[in-house]
Amino acid sequence: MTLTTSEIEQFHRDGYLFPLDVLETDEVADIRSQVEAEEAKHGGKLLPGQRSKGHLLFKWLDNLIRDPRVLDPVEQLIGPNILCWNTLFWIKEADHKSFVGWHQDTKYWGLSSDKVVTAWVALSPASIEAGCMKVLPGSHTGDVLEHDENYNEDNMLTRGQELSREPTEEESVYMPLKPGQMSIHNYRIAHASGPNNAPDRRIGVSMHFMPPETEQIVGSWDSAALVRGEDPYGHFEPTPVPAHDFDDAAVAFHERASQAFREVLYHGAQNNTGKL
Ligand SMILES: O=C(O)CCC(=O)C(=O)O
Repeated sequence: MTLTTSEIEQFHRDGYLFPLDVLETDEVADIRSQVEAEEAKHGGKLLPGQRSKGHLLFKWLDNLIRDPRVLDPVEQLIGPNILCWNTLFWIKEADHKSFVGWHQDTKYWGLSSDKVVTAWVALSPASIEAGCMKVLPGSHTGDVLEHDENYNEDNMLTRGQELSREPTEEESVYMPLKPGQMSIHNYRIAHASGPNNAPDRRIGVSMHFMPPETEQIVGSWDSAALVRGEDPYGHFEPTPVPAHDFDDAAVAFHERASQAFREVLYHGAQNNTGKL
């Protein structure tokens, strides 16, 4: 897949791009059934610790962070050397009030680069009704905005953070996706999502890609997977490639890597809500 010059310009100007077709229908169905089989082992929900760095646990997700259908457009946006810092599951139950407050990830991830991007793949319908993501175009180029940390239980973010001034409906752009489609946004952009008012679950997985010059400036140790090109800097410890689901070495690494991720995300927080 090749992005056009105007798509690349639009991404740099507005901070987001969608929809990109990534997975075939049968691939999405297979991945969804693997996710739901794992959830079934834990009473219908992934364990909180499985939400992040899941590419170290699930082979299909390790494959996805290396898939050319994902990386080709990412390379056109951030360059040929690509690290995958993290992956995150975003699952909203059918007809459920969980939402994601307006926020900018740059405030919480401890990463030094302005070029970090999130690629978000829909594993079930992510319509407006189902609570797809919405963005404030252009907000990735401005200052980091003021956030309130409300610890609202229904807000899926660690501290229930929300921008002190919420963008209006008129200012926002919704990014609906069909199963198998992907959006990409710059992690500085203000974004949010509403509750799932649809009859199906809204299942998404996000992948966070960055150029290797990026540094972790909050945590003392961090890791990333080199998924394309070279890493001449070595700021992040390379993650192992799992040979299969729950590969022992990768599971042991996941324990440490997801703990380091949590420490960064909860750094300075009033309390640890256990959402990750
Ligand atoms: O899945 C959502 O609704 C929000 C995801 C999000 O905040 C992100 O990918 O940065």
